[in-house]
Amino acid sequence: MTDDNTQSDLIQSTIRDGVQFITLNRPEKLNAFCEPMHAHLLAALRDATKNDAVRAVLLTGSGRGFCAGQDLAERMPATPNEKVDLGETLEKFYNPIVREIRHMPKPVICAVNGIAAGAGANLALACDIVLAAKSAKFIQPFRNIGLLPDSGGTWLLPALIGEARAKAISLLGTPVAAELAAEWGMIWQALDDEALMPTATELATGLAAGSKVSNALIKQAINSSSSKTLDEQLDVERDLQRKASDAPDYAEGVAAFMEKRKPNFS
Ligand code: LHQ
Repeated sequence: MTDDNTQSDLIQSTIRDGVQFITLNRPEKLNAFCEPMHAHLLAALRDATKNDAVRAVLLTGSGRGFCAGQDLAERMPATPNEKVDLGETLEKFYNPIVREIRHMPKPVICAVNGIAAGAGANLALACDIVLAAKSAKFIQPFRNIGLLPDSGGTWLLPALIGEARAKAISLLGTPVAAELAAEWGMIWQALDDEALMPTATELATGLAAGSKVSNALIKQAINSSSSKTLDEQLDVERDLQRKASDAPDYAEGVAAFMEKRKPNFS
């Protein structure tokens, strides 16, 4: 998937106005991950990272769900005694996707159009700005099948909503409706269903037209903060601001402000 506009059955990918739109497309199974989806999604994300024409990514799902996580039919032990190594599954299929989203030097926006469950919920939460339709819900259903949250869930949830809520929704499997998720700070905004894609598209297009230096460095700095003390983070900001002021966007941004015009970022 290296062309501007590429499409597989399961993952659709299109570039428009500097935004790579990536859609999980297995609606009859609420976009639950079957094996080829991982490779196609990872390829689309890696293309987005590498392609200079892409300045922001917008991830969503087709149909009434965003993503129901792993397709459980594919990872079912054939007999009660058969052992399935889910650690290997995570390392091979899920962790590279979360890492790519997290480390890509471009903002990744997620438009959660419906239910987001299991790895599907945590994939959404790994994105930089998460918008959700008011009808959407976030569920950590792992406890129903004897597992623990994965795909970054045990790191992302406490960071976003605190330990008390993270533990309760993981241990109880309680669904969190989009509006409550926004109230808790798990996501950025809950929107009327029909407003989701227009708002997400406008937001992504606006980011794509912004300074790619700012986008990359803001993401890098905020990502790094959780493993740093304030003193260490002050050093990170100094180093990254030095890098920012060395790039042409700074001069252009200040000139545009002084001349009362819109900046024309490189
Ligand atoms: C599904 C699924 C699904 C297959 C809906 N699989 N078919 C990583 C590494 C390795 C292994 C394990 O895990 C992980 C990470 C994970 O993601 S584990 C968590 C996996 N996900 C779940 O446990 C969620 C299972 N799904 C549900 O609980 C419900 O489907 C939810 C609450 C998401 C939605 O409920 P409803 O709105 O009532 O829809 P539904 O249950 O009727 O689903 C619609 C169809 O989608 C249905 O198929 P069918 O052929 O009967 O119409 C479901 O079987 C299918 N589907 N999730 N994960």
